[in-house]
Amino acid sequence: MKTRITELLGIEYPIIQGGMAWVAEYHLAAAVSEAGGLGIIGAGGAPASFVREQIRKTKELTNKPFGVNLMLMNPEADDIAKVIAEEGVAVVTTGAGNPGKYLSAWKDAGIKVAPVVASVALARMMERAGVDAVIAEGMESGGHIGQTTTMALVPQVVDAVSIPVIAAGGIADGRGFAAAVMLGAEAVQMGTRFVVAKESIVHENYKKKVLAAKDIDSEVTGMSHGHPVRQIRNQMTREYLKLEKEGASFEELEHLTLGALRKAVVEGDTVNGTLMAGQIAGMVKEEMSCAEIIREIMQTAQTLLKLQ
Ligand code: TUI
Repeated sequence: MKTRITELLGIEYPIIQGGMAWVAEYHLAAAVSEAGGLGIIGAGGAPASFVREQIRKTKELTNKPFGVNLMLMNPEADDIAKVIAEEGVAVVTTGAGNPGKYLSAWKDAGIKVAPVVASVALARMMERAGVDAVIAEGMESGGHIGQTTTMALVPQVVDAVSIPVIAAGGIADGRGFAAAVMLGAEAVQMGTRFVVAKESIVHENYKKKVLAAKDIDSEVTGMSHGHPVRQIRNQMTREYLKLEKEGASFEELEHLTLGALRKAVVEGDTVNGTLMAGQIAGMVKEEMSCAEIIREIMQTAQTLLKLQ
């Protein structure tokens, strides 16, 4: 299937793997790219040296295009932006902020840029600043989210900009892919489905929680201090939401989540860890390889889209 995104990125299928902190490391990124999608290394809160190492390891596993996600709240964001330009990856995606100050360096290095936007206003601003595409991510997503749903956000962003739009949030199968195309998207980005991919290094305990999750099993913490994060309900979210309701300070709440994503992904601590996952977790029931996931989605989507 050809779209402006497959042409822009030189990939076979318009399926992009979310740049999830801790989760999206080089094994997963290489597997998705090898399967014909776009694998992404998630810089998350990691230091710049780690990101450089991850890029080099990915290059050892695949000759196909892959990307890096720069999480803009990372204290080393400036250095990571430089590493991305120096290492010359195919594409950079960004999250949790406005990447404006890095765009000229990336464009000079010939890197395609696709920021995540959670609003029409930021999509417009990014188009004017010269990005190649935008990822319109709805609040069904796991992790740090905006306020608008994918169903409402994607068509409004598509109407507002001329550059291609990638839909994210609540998409995990061929039906979601086809729906995103109907809304005007030219690719999808998926996170939760790839958390439980065979090639994902996420701890087995975390994967089991995603596979067992029902539709209503996620909670959004941090709404009160402007950093909403969607994750699967557990002891940590119950405690967090109780403290948040009681008016706890940002620092107090931050203390509770310090290192909690690492705890979940690396140690498999499903009690105190942060089990980031989207609302679509209730539909993800099987651990499959990246190639199987992409093949299944494209087969279903093509059947559905031909019926239109
Ligand atoms: O970035 C994400 N999702 C993430 S980042 C992350 S790392 C983390 N770890 C622990 C606690 C908190 C975060 C986990 N998940 N998605 C992309 C995304 N970007 N969603 C929403 C946005 C966004 C929101 C507002 C992008 C831009 C924006 O505008 C800000 C501005 O300055 O205009």
